[in-house]
Amino acid sequence: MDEYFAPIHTYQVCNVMSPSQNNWLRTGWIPREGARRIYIEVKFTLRDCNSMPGVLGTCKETFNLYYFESDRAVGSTIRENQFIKIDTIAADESFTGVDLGVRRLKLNKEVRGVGPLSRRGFYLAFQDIGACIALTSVRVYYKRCVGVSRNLAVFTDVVTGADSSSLVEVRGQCVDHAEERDTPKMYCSAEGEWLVPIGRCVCSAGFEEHRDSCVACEVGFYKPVAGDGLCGKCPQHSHSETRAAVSCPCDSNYYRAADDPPAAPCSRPPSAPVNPISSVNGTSVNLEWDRPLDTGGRSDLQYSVQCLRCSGESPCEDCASSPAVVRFIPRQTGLTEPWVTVLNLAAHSNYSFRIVSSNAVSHLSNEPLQFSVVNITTNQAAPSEVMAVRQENTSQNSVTLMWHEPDQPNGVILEYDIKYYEKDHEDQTYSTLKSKNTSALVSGLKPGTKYIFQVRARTSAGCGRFSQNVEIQTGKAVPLRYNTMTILWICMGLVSGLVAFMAIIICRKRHCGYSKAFQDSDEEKMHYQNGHVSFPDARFYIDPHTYEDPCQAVHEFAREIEASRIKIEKIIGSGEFGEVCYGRMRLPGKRDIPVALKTLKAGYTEKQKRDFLAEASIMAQFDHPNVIRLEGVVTQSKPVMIITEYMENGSLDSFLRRHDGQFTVIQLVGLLRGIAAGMTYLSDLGYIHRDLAARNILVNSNLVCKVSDFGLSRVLEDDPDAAYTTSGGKIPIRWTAPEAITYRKFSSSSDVWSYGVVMWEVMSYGERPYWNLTNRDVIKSVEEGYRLPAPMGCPAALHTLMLDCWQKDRNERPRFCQIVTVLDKLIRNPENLKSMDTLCSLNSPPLMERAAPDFSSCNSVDDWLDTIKMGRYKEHFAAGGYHTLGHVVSMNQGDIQRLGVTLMGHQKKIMSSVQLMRAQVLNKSVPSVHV
Ligand code: ACK
Repeated sequence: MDEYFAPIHTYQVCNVMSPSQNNWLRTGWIPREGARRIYIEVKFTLRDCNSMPGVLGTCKETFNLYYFESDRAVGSTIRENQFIKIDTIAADESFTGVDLGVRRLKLNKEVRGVGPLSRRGFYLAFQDIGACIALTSVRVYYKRCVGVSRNLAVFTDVVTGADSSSLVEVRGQCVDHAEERDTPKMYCSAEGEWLVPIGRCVCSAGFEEHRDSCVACEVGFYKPVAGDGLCGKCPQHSHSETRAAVSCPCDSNYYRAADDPPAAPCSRPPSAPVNPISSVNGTSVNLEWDRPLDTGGRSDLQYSVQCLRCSGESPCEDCASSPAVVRFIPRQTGLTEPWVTVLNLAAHSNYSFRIVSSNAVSHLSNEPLQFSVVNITTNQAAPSEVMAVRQENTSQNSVTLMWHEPDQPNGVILEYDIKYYEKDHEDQTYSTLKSKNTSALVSGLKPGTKYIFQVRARTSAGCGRFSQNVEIQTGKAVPLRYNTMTILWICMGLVSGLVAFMAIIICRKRHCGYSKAFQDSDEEKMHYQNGHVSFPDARFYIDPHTYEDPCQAVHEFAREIEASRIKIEKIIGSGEFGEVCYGRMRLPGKRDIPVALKTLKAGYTEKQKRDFLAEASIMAQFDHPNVIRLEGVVTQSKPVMIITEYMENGSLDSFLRRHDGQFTVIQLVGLLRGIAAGMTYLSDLGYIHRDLAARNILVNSNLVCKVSDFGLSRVLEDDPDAAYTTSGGKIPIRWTAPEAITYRKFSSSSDVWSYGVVMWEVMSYGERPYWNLTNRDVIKSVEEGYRLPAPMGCPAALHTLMLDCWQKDRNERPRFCQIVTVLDKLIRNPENLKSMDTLCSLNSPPLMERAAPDFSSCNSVDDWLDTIKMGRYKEHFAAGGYHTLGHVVSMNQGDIQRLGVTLMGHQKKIMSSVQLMRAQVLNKSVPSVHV
């Protein structure tokens, strides 16, 4: 019976009484079956020798365990000494006779391992050397690590190593749809345990891990690469139609760029850019636009600009095909910001620009690229630089020069200016010479002297830049024999040289403080005559009243035109002396040109005729692109007429009112720049206008402003804005400087004051200066220091310039040439036009109070809109639910746009008014004056 009282069979021996026992029990042949180390578990019982009297000396309490390896069963042929001893086994438990009484044996269990085994099988043997022993069971086994799956790799069953401390390295195989990351390995210990897992497998693309295996991604999901990640949902605008997708193809009309990761949503080309605007500045244009409404779901939006030049009926052609290279700043393609400046366009030409938007998938789509079109017409511009000036011939006293026409004449070249001076006397003086063609003979030079020559072209739009300096030395003098005639000539030369020198001194004194001797046409005061050299001389305008007979003056300056060459076509207005008409003038060998004709009405007095023609005499002396040009006069037949160039857009004040809010600030500054350039020219000639006002500026079809109205009596009679002063004179009070009103002290500085008022008129689109204040109140408030406030939307820099023009002390006011410089800087750096906060003047701080219209008298939205001359939007505001001013003050520009106010100028006007109102309503921080 075993310990559980189950009957068992045993092998037993108990020859404890007899000495020298050697009893063997051997197993049958046991095949090894791949085991390299075997374990033998022996269960046995052993009787305590002490419990048996009389056995001392012969009784043993151990037995020996042996093995023998063989490739086959050899049975009884093995001799005892061939067995290899595994161990002597003693019992942990032994029993005595008492135990037998309860027939219950105490079993011992001993396990021994042996290895490595190498033969196909083996035998075990037990040697009894005199113990009382019973073998109840012998279990022979080996160990293995049982197959497992770990880290997505399968490790199959493996037999343990040969000895007790060896580990067996086992490589795992990745499960289906998985791939090795690092070779998966584990070690099987001698005890049959898996140890130290190394490396792993990951699910392949299109599969994800689920309970130690890799399962396919469902439809609508994908996994692009092998890895630990799970399947992801297909990105926006893409799909997968089968399981185990590694990518999601794009829906139709959507694309993925080459660089886009599979996880990126599919995208499409952008829509066209919106709200393109252009501002033309001579022969360059700034184009700006807003981002496309649909960017196609991408952020790599880019723009390119196609330039087409269009003329007449022939199809527009690419700008690249024109000889002069059109330049794009910052570049023509690959623009990331929504603007570009295009330079070097031809003057007076039509251009069409396509602003194309694209992104990285545009080329994948069959649809054409989306674009917006901006059409522009360039303005007048001076010609480009004259090239390749060279000497053709040189003698002792003369040099013949030749040069090429400028690349971009920008109009018909009227003449070339040749400027030259002695190289070593650069700072003293220079001379000029004019030539109608591309060569000139410069004579009257000193022998053996180095001269510097420069050439520039002139068109009706003004002068181009001077060419590079060309240095030429005249031939060496042959010694002269001095006779009386020579000495006489030398004396005459010296006298005229002295006269010339004094003229230069006078001329320099009048010159604009900031400039050097060499200036552009506006500042230049050299006297010249076509085709031959002259000495420097200051050139002044000559008052026709200094002539005894002003009619003589008119014929000295202006050309007489035969009435038969004039065709009057329509009346366009009326002047003080008669109708103003539009007509055409035909000159021999030339095409008809449009002209304006000022007529002298029948029944005039001699004085009226004189005054009428005086204007022509004055105008005839002027030659500047920003001063109205006289074509001629008709005095030999009736009606007597003054013929001038025709200005398609009429006078500036009505032109601005017709186009209220339609121009960019840069365009308005362009207009002002032209007027200032014209006034620089006039003031340099010593001409004081006395009635500079927007109504006396004319505008042509290219938006070039020209100063006009040079009559002598007009300030007194002609001008509806002129009023009698206490001193009896008739003066346009709102435009006139205080010293001119009070003391009749007219000067170029008082013209500058008027120019400031013109600036205000321009920036407010033809608003009446000082609104409905009476002339008396205007004089009074100006005297008290009140100055016109910045018009709505007027940049601070411009209002500051106005305030400078309105300095009480006329010496503190800027000169016209300085005004041109300031405006040019603003045009070049338009960001300076963005601020609406008044800056301090550079000259002197404006003492003037800043004032603004007071809206407190406005009772309703309609009242307010009328006040700011935006009454046309009453219905828009009502429809948008803006019924009270309380609603209006909280509006922003977006709200105004949404109401349907599309013109930028109107948006700005309304917005500035809202801001002003807000300031007045909220904190009363803007001082106001009732006007
Ligand atoms: O504002 P307007 O159309 O422009 O009306 C006045 C009108 O004649 C009376 O002076 C127009 N005017 C004057 N001179 C010219 C000109 N040279 N070209 C075109 N219009 C002119 C002015």
